[in-house]
Amino acid sequence: MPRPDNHPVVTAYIGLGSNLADPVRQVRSAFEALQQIPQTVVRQCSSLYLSSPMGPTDQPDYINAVVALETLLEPHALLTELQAIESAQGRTRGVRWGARTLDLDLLVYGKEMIADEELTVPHPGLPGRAFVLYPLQEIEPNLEIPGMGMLAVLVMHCPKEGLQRYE
Ligand code: A4P
Ligand code: MG
Repeated sequence: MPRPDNHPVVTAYIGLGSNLADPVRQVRSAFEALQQIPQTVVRQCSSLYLSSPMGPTDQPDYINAVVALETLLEPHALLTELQAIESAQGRTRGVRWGARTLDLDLLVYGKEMIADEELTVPHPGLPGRAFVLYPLQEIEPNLEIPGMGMLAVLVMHCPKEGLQRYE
């Protein structure tokens, strides 16, 4: 359903991560799948980045990327669409921070701050994660993140260690 206010289109940023079953293919096919979400258009995709794993270290390196969307969906409906894409690409939920075929995190949803049982937005892991901050900066260098401040400042405080552009 369109949002019943005067600014129905919201810009949202999605974090993509994969470290199983051909991660480059997983992330590229997620780019395609994101374009199929109803009432939503993909505005921009970052480069792919190669990153060392956060969490358990006995897992492969990750491919990460960030996508900017414009959407009429409300945030929980968008999350449901993201989870459907994860499932379609073979995601099963196991160890926290463990290996996965595809992880889609709703990083930012317009200026909204949400904290309920299903959804915390902006994503609370944002400030410490180079594999999210640097691709986000590539596509939206002047972004201000609700409750967290300017992206450029977060990037300044987050070393790039273990992160490199893949292509
Ligand atoms: N949920 C709440 N807020 C959100 C949100 N903003 N976006 C809830 C997405 N989901 C959100 O998620 C568990 C529940 O979180 C969902 O049911 C949803 O209602 P999940 O994806 O099943 O669990 P998870 O991903 O295993 O846990 P978590 O804590 O979300 O893991 P992260 O934070 O996604 O980290 N290392 C590198 N280098 N690169 C990575 O991409 N990713 C992870 C996973 C670990 N290490 C990594 C990477
Ligand atoms: Mg997740």
